[in-house]
Amino acid sequence: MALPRALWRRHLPLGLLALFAVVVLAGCAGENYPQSTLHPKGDFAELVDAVFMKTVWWATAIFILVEAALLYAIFKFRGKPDDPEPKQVHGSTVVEIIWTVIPAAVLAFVAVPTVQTIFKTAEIPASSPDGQKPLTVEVIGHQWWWEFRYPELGIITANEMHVPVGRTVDIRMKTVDVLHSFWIPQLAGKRDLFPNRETRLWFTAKEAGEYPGACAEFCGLQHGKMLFYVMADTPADFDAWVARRMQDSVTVVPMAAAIPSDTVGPAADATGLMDTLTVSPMAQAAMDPRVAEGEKLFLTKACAGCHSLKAVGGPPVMVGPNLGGIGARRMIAAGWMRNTDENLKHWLQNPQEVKEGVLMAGYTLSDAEAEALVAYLRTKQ
Ligand code: HEC
Ligand SMILES: [Cu+2]
Repeated sequence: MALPRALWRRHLPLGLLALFAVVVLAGCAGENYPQSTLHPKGDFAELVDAVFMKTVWWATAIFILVEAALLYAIFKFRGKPDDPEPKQVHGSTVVEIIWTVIPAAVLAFVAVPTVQTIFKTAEIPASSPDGQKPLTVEVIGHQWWWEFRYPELGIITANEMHVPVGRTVDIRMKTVDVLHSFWIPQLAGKRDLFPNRETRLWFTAKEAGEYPGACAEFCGLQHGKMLFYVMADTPADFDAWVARRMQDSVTVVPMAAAIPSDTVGPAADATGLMDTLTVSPMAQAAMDPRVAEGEKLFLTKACAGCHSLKAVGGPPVMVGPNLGGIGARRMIAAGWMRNTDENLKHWLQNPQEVKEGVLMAGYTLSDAEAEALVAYLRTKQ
């Protein structure tokens, strides 16, 4: 249906305005954009957000005052066709003093809550809202992934930081290479990481959830793919996660070797054996013959030289991220790809294609080998 030209002309500006409004208002749908400081979910982030909101309201008031004065002046002193030429002035000490003093006063006002918050956030609370001592987590930046260590628990993990809701986390940060910056918009940050100096940060997550974080300081080619997640767990879920990490240190012999191959697979399914047995998903996975193959490959394909599968009691310094619990992680390649079998296989075969320049390289894997490794890593829950 063709609209008459005049109608088009009348409605086009309105249409454009509506489109603009939709685009602008989309920014308010915060739930879909969790990487935002405007929806704080922790005490530290709330303090920072409060400074921001205070400043926004003050700025709004100043905006309204200035615009009102401007509109008043425009209409009150509007020139008429027969007005004489206005008096020409150059410079006025009084006016210059006024427009220097007012902004200086505004800045001084803004500085008060800002400086107060800087001091408040610099001080690490001695105890958590839940009454416990804060939980220490060491954050170590690597090109281009994050290592998390829990000295009180002896746990080392990577790219996914688990914290209990309601307990303050006392973060101590450093880097093994270049500068990085730790930032979880909804919880805390940003704070830079330096090679020879420890920086500190803290926060208490108020709601269970998954909070995305990122490196906020350019640190080389794959800086944009240096992401992570903070998993704020209920205290019970956190304890369960800790218990699973303790299990990583116990070497599990894959059952595949112990089970005759004719009792697994289609034959067993046909006899209904698999239905009557209650087999845990982990045990089921361990029956997959590819798991044993994957374990062998993990040791022979140099993986073990850069990665430990033990979250507790593994070697203290490794080139690659600790893979304890990798099978259950939400993401791989430092928060860059979803941890699906397909993506994991793709990563193992082409790490340089996914993240050019990463330190993971130097071997080739056939499809079957990569699939066996995926099956094996998947058992690491
Ligand atoms: C030379 C050291 C090195 C070797 C050998 C190596 N990796 Fe890696 N690996 C890394 C580094 C470094 C990363 C982090 C890459 C990044 O995300 O920036 C990584 C990341 C990973 C990840 C993703 C972890 C995460 O949480 O994002 C997996 C899984 C992985 N490697 C498995 C393997 C397997 C399986 C092998 C053997 C076939 C292997 N790696 C061999 C260094 C290595
Ligand atoms: Cu970085």
